[in-house]
Amino acid sequence: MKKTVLITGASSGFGQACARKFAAAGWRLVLAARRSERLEALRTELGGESEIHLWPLDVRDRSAVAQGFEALPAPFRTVDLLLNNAGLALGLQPAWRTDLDDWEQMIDTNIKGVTYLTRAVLPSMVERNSGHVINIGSTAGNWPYPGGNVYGGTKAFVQQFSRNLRADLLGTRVRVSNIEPGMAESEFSTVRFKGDEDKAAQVYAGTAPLTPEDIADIVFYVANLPPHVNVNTLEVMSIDQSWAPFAIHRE
Ligand code: NDP
Ligand code: 8X3
Repeated sequence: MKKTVLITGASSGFGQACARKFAAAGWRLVLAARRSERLEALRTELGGESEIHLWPLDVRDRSAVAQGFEALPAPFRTVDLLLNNAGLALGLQPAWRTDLDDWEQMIDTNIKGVTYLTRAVLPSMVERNSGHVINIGSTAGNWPYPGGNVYGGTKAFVQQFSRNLRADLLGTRVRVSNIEPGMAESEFSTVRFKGDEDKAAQVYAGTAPLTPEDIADIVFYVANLPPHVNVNTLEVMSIDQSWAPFAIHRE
């Protein structure tokens, strides 16, 4: 039987690549993001209109998430896979110079948005005793770096939220996974640097970063494992990325 995936942040990067991947495999799609014109273009590209439902959505809007989910047409409301992918980093300033609005937007999107979607979709999964929540965390949730302050904090939340969901769901057939990519080239850095394309390009210069298609392959693999197999966390980096030694300040 045809399965349904609900993808947040489907207008760009990982979400868009996942939409292409799951559509090619014959899944029914619910595509959510704020930029509806991008979603329209993706639907046109993918064809099969009756199998794609667009959901113009700001995941920070709690009532829009709850009401919008309940209003989904019947076949699209039976979600087999919720991909909590919408998210962003804003700025790379040290904590004492950051813009508090940036921090708030990251918290509202990366933390609250994930909880709103999960809370909306989970009851029907538990009722059907079937389903999968895949969250897009980050290496930033595991490893600190200068300027990662709140962004890394939001992804650490996603990691522990994913684990605690598993604890709550033990005894059901509902799976939860947290995928934790490192540096990947998408619009992520353009958003982080507020439209500064040159600065964004420098992040990836001279490297072979992960691509959105790499992440889509991984998400697809994790989603299509046998139903008794639950990938808890999967951290992935480009071969050109590794860890730094501990930083030491010397007088
Ligand atoms: P992109 O900037 O290319 O895509 C981000 C997506 O999130 C867009 O579709 C955007 O849609 C959506 N989004 C942002 N805010 C909202 C909102 N308030 N409501 C609904 N949708 C929203 O970046 P990526 O594809 O790289 O990022 C996807 C996820 O992967 C994020 O959670 C990010 O933190 C994470 N990640 C990225 C890494 C990277 O290096 N690229 C590495 C590790 C994790 P729209 O603007 O249309 O609403
Ligand atoms: C994105 C990866 O290193 O920019 O989550 O935080 S990083």
